[in-house]
Amino acid sequence: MLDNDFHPAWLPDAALQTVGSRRLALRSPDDEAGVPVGSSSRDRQLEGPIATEHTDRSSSRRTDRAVLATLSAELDRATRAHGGAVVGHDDEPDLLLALDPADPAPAEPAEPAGYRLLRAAGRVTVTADHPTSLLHGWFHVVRLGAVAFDGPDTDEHHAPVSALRMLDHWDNVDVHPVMGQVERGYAGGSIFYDAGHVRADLSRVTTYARLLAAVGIDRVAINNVNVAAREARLLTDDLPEVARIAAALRPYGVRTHLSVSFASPVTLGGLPTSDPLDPAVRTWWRDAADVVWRAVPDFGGFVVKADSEGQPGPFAHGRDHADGANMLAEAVAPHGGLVHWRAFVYNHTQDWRDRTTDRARAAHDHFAPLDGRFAGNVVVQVKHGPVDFQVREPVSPVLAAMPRTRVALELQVTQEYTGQQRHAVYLGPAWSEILRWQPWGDAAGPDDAPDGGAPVTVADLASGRGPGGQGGGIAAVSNVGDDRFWTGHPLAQANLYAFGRLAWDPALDPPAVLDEWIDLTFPGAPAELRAAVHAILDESWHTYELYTAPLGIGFMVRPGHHYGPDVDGYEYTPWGTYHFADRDGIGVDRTRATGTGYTGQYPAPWREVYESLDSCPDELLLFFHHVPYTHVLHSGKTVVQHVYDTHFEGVERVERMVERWEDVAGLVPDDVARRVSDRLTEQRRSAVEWRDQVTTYFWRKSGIPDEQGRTIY
Ligand code: GCW
Repeated sequence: MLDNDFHPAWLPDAALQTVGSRRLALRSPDDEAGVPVGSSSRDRQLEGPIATEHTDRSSSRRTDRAVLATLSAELDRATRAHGGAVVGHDDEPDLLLALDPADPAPAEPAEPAGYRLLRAAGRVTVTADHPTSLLHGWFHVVRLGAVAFDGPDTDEHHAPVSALRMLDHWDNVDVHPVMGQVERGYAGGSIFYDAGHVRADLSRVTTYARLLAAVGIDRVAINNVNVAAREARLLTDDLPEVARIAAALRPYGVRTHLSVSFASPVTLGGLPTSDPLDPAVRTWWRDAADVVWRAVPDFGGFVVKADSEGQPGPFAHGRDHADGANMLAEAVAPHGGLVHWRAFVYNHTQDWRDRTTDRARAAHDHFAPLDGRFAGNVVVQVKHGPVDFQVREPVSPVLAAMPRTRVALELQVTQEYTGQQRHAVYLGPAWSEILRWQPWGDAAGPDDAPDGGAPVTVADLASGRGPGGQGGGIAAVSNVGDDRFWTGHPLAQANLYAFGRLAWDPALDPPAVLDEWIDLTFPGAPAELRAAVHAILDESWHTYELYTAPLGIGFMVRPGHHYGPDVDGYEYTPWGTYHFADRDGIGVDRTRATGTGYTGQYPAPWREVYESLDSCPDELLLFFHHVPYTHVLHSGKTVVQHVYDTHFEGVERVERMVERWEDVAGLVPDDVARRVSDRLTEQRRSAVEWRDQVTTYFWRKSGIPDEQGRTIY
């Protein structure tokens, strides 16, 4: 059952106090002059001129109408709660939201681009040429609060750095026997599905869309990339149900995408093959896409995990991933659709005895040679690291290797490998580091000298400002479920919030983003609460790194569910995730000189920086090199002493987190206080377990005692 009494996350009514107590107006070109747009106008807008004038472009108009109605309802709701009023746009409102469409309107609507915020003598006008952008502008004013009105006169334009900002849900329709309703979900069941069906009541999906609109996310893929038989049918038999979900997301300008199975022509269509070059297969997909867009005219596109962890793909037909992706691209192109094609392709049935195969190499080996062959509406979606969302990995070299391809960065908001929403881990700083990373160091691209222009970042590549200019945007796996707090751990809401804000503007400062989240979630938060939340979260990613797997090594987790320590858990498995610890040393030699050659997938300077023990950063040492336990780090410590010190320090930091929360728990609602306390208690228990297992493992392997003589078992 869906609990309707859920936490408001960052939009409690109190967060709208500043705007809601003022005089607000909404103006769209279709209004009769001077008529206030309020609750009474809602129906008029739904039935009115926008609907009839542009029936030929009904898909975008449908979204536009729905979003304008939403804005109108937002204004009503805020003013009703806080004593303001919705007034006519000629009645000197404190805030005017004005839709000002480009003239003439483009045949194909562009991505919602942004809004202008003008403040003159305490009056604010937000203008946009797209209703969704105007909605984003509204939430911008909500976020600013009093500053929106009290600040000095200004004229600003705000636009997202990446046009594509998307959340992927790994939700199953059926409860999967191992993975449950939501694969890698740590927040209860799905908000979309309940035991085999789309939920009858999707009101919470609309509330979710509202939260997303407030951080600028406007696309959601609604089902797991591992597409099982039941979920595959969303593409066909269940389209009316998909249309219901789309209708629940649409009012807040969020478009629906579906994960599809590459084998659908066979499993759903009864064809003998899914070969992407087979004309009957191409026709099947074109027809399927036509039906999807008839059911959901503003549908976004398909997400595909192919030839990966058992999912079907083009390899079975002797075709490559460009053949596969382009076939789908052709099917969705007439509708302006996108294909998000994941680069997470590797051999998951590796022999652990085989030292030549390196999982980290796989995505680049498969995809870099295909650069230039993908259609313009294919987005190759690349996990941020070469392995799998570990707490510390180098940035994937694929992102810089495909200048003639639209690449998207894929992040994981759900905390599969970062504490599963039982540990408080604020990922804003990790994502910020990734987004700011410069694949060519101080140079602007592959052929530029270091002083040849502004250094290009990962954010630039994702937004199309890098070499080639083909941005695919930013996507992330959502951490939301039907849990009362949306994200299991109430503090994990900050990750969802930060993802949206950083996808909009990768230059934002993660602690400042956290301040926004605190202001909106706990309006009027006293200074101690703010300070405590910062003390708990600002460094929490690094804290988690300290007490878990050291120095860029990964996968010391329990196999299967991936929670808690198991140093050798994956060492003799087929998954390709090894650390190679023996009595003398640890780490994976990925150098060109003596290892797997993975360092060669990076452009200069990184191919040299990572290749050399002298220049490889400590935090990635064991990702790139196999070294003795006595190897001395740049920090001056030996590897083994670093392991001991970091693990003891990590637990001490968690103890301080627990204490900080106890000091301020009384300042938040009881339910939030209790849930956070429970989770922190578990985090402390788990951190101790990590510390004790990891330190004991290394002591037993190396025989080298801790210089400080602390208890190791
Ligand atoms: O991290 C791994 C997860 C799988 C997931 C896969 C992927 C959806 O353990 O559960 O499958 O990544 O990203 O496809």
